[in-house]
Formats: sequence, C-alpha cells, structure tokens
Amino acid sequence: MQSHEKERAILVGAPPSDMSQELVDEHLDELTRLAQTAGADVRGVLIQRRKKPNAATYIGRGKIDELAAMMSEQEATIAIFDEELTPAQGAKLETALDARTVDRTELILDIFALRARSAEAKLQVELAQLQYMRSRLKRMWTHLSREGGGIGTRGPGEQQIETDRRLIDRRISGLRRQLEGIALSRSTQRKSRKQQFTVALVGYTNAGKSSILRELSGSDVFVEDRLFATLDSATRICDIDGPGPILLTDTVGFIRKLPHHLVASFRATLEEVAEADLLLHVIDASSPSWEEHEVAVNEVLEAAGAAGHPTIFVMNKIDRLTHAEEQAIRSRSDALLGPYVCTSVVEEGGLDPLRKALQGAMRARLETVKVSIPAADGATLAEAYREGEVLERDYDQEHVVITARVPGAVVGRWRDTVGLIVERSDAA
Ligand SMILES: Nc1nc2c(ncn2[C@@H]2O[C@H](COP(=O)(O)OP(=O)(O)OP(=O)(O)O)[C@@H](O)[C@H]2O)c(=O)[nH]1
Ligand SMILES: [Mg+2]
Repeated sequence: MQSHEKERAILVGAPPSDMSQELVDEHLDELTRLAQTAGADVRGVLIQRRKKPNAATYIGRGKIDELAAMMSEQEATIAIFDEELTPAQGAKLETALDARTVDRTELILDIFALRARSAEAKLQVELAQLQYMRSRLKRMWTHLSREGGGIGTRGPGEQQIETDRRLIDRRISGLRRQLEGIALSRSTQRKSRKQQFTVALVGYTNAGKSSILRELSGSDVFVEDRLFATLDSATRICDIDGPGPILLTDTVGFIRKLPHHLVASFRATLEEVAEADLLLHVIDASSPSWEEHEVAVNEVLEAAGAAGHPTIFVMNKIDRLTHAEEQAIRSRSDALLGPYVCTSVVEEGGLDPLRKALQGAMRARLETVKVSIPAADGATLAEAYREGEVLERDYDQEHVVITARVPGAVVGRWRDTVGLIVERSDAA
C-alpha cells in the first residue's frame, strides 16, 4: 500500500451517556488502532454521547453538520463509525456528508481480508464480506481498492453486487460448500488425535495467545503487536513437564462487536475450540478494559457453542503492572473469574504458574492403574510412556508390570486388549 494513497479519516462514536470517560477513550483508542491497521490516516475524532444512537443517522442532525465541517477542514476522505450502521443509516449519512462512510464491521472485515493467509481463512472472510454486502448492495471499502487508487473504485465483487443479488447467493453457497469440505477433513484430523489432551487458546485480540503458544511449544509462531495478528488456527505439541504432551491450539482473536457474519463463517475454526478438553482464556491484564474484553470473548464463545467449557483464565502481561495493581487485579479475578493464573511471557519463569495449572488439569483426568504387559508387547509399554506417566516398573520372566497414570480412554482400550491385565491402583 502506498502512503500517498492513504485515506484520511475522521472517527465517529456515539457512546451511551452514562459510560465512563475512561471506557469511551479506550473504545476510541481501539477504533483508532483498527482504522490504522486497515491503512487509514486518522485525522480527528468526533463523539456524541447519546442515550442510544439515532435510528436514522446514528448521530444527530447538528453533529452531522459538525462532522461535515471537520471533514472539510481536515480534508478527510472518509468517516469511520464505531458501530455497524444499518444500510439506511449508511446511505443517509453518505448523502448528507457527500463522502464515503465506513462502519466498524467493514473495517474489521477489511482487516480480516488483509490478514487471511490460508485457503480456509480466505474463504471464511469472503463469505462474511458477501453476506455483509448482500443486504447493502454497495461496494465494500477495501484495502484492495485503495491500491487501485481511491476508495471503492474496484472493490471485489463490485460487478456482481451491481448486477445481481443472485450471483452473490450462488457464490455464497459455493463458498459454504467448499468450507464444509475443509471442515470435514479437519474434523477427521481431530478425531485421530482424540486421545491426546487438547487445549485451545482463546481471548481478545492482542492478549498474548500466540506468544504463549510460542513460548510453551518452543516453535516459531507469528506474534506481533497488532490487532488480528493470527487468523489461522495453529496447533503445536507442547511438553509442559506434565504427564504426557498437550496439543495446544491458537485461534483468531476476538473483539468487541465482532461482526456476526464473521463469527458464523469462522464456525468451523471455532468448533475446534468447542471440542477441546480445556480452554485457556487469555486476558491482557494490563488493559484497563480487561473486564469488558472478558465479557466480549464470552459472548463470542457462546455464539460458537463453546460456553461453559472447562476453562482456566490466564491473566497475562502482569510484568506491566505494579505490585499494587497486580494485587487489585487478583482480588477482582477472585470475585469475577473461575480458576485463573497470572502470567508473563517476557519474564523469566513467567509462565510457570500456567504450566503447573496445565499439569494439574492433565493429572485430574488420568487414572492410576497397575498393568501387567507381556514382555514382547513393546507397543503398550511405549504407549504408557507416551500418553501418561509411568510411576513404577517391575519385571518377571514374561511380563513387565507397571503402575502408571494414563488417560481414561487408554485404560479402556487396555482393558479390551487380550493379554493385558489391568487393575485399579491406589498408588498416588
Ligand atoms: N509486556 C508483555 N507483552 C506481551 C506479553 N505477552 C504478549 N505480549 C505482547 O503483546 C503483543 C500481542 O501478542 P500476541 O501473542 O501476538 O497476541 P495474540 O493474542 O496472539 O493476538 P491476535 O493474534 O491478534 O489475537 C505482542 O507485541 C507481544 O509481544 C506479556 O506477558 N508481557
Ligand atoms: Mg495471535
């Protein structure tokens, strides 16, 4: 993207009258980051506190004049609204301002389109974009069109939109079919790792999910201080010095008012979350609005059918807090959250509390058994070491007798295996 083609933008918000100034500022900071991520040059901000946004034009008549004046003074090319505008609101505002309006949903969709790497993520984003456009029959604001010079000159799908909704519908069902195919092969893949302990990282964008995955797995995972750094879920094997390895999956970050079309089209990715044995809900504890972020993430989890899943909360980035702040956060967390740990990716040993919690969660699902294995059966012995912890090991002539902690699924299979003698053990 070339800088001289950058859109000059005024941001517009209509927060509720009773919202704290701190939260209003936080929301604007976030919108600014979103706008900058999408490549806009933010020239100004306009706020109108209201009981609720104006049904016809989002902000009131007087504010529209103020906005128009501000835009001409700042030579702004677009106005960016911190809410999904209805098709009618968008159209009215564009007429009144004689300029392009972009709403929060378009902005997020545009960033997702910029970030999508895998075939699946690209299809998911395109599906969400088409659904958004379908009800508006207008061109999408997109980084692609800016490359072509000026906004909205060549948005993808422009022709379809202008000519025929049916083409969009056809494309939408085509995309759905392709995505279903991909989802099917993913679920087959998942079933094959069913007996392993699977953990999914979820949380607000930029909370530190990928950093934690990178640190725990020791592998190269993309981390950056920007919104929606990760769009593709990545799974890595992590050794946490516990009974056997875990499979840790990183997922796309969530955000306040995440467009529902996006949630819907990322459903397959989110299913992975719903099927995990355990969720790690990562929270940036250094953000003043972490409580609001936590609620937003829960809303998305609910929409994805993963609410109420066994969860450990991870209060991350505590290195950024003073001791007093950390204490305050701990007492809030005691009151608000389920089991939680405080972590830091940048401090030496900062993830140890998380490792311990994961070890505990793994142990809780293990059964301790005493198994007599024919000496020739090396595979079962190897499985015991791979899937769990071997506590004791004895030999007689023809057998290896071990006491081991292994997942219930493994115990079940061993019980069904001819030649193995399995007993419950009380050994700790
Ligand atoms: N100070 C500090 N910074 C951290 C910590 N963990 C992560 N970060 C930084 O926070 C930023 C975001 O980290 P990521 O791991 O990319 O966050 P993410 O949750 O994967 O974000 P998305 O993929 O956008 O959802 C990066 O600049 C990290 O270096 C931490 O414990 N302390
Ligand atoms: Mg990430």
